[in-house]
Amino acid sequence: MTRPLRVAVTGAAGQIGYSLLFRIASGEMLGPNQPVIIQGLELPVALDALKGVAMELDDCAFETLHGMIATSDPDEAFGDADIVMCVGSRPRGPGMLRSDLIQANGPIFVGQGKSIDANAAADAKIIVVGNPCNTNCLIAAAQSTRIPKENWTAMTRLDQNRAIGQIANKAGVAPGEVKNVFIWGNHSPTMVPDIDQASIGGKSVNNTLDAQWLNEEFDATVRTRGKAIITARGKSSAASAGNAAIDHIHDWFLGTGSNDFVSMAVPSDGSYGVPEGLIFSFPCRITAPWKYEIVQGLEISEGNRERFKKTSQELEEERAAIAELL
Ligand code: NAX
Repeated sequence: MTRPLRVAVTGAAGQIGYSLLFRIASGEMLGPNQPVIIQGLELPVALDALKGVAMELDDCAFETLHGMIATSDPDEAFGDADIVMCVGSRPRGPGMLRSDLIQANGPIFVGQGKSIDANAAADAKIIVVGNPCNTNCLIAAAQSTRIPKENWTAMTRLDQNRAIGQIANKAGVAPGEVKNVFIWGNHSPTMVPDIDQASIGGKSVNNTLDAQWLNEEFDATVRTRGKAIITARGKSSAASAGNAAIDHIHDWFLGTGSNDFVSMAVPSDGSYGVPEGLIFSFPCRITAPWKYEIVQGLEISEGNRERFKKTSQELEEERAAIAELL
């Protein structure tokens, strides 16, 4: 029988966790033949809620779920984990700036990074979802001496999926017809959605859709979608974020299907002039299960060059703000 993979999820009783856990357990993330053991981490105050979620998971009787741990001890949650999904983080409070949020989350990701490095499998794959996800990932990865740096990633897949959704709606096609849309940079409003390689039913998006719509409405909608959802729903994106986290891990393990590449925020190796070490969203090609490479040689359009620099600078500023934690 295939060995069950251990999937640690932090913030497991939160909004995103509540949609994520059931889809991990049902086999949607790692495939229908891959058993999983879920190891949920929560703050002590939310541990009872997580135990309730564990009861519901039992009640689903998923064939692929071979166990569930609910704990507030990071060392237990990350123990032998093959996959670590860092969803929990401190939310932005009223009047809090992005820089305050970075400072507030720093110590959490120092502690979790150390615990992951000490307890998870030596080749564990990590995705950070909790915001500010790129820099939280940078902090956690910096604590690690054992797990390879390239295994530490952050999530920009929701931004990519949002971009695909907008293009599919505008073109009146199913999202599966839209290929090779991706995101550069930070998961923040400075991100750069790139459609220069993208196609709809095999035809270039740039030659199919109205240029003004692409440059203005499309771009702004993707970059500010999170805020629009909060305004409409009164709560931040949850099921779509959980879905994107599933997609990120699924494609890293099982490949990107008919897409050539996919957005992942990964440690920069200096590609495209991005300062080394920043956790930067690049188009990534999955070359084998759990192996990716940054797609090389794409041209950054003139219109995107300034913005590319800006998102890179923002990440450098975030890195400078938490330099003492690295
Ligand atoms: P919730 O507040 O519903 O849930 C977060 C959970 O994390 C809570 O249950 C809390 O008890 C737990 N938690 C907090 N600190 C913890 C710690 N140190 N250890 C373990 N658990 C801890 O938030 P939710 O809506 O689930 O969002 C989670 C995170 O995802 C937030 O930081 C949010 O900003 C971020 N997002 C990231 C997105 C992305 O695309 N990268 C999009 C969606 C979302 O906004």
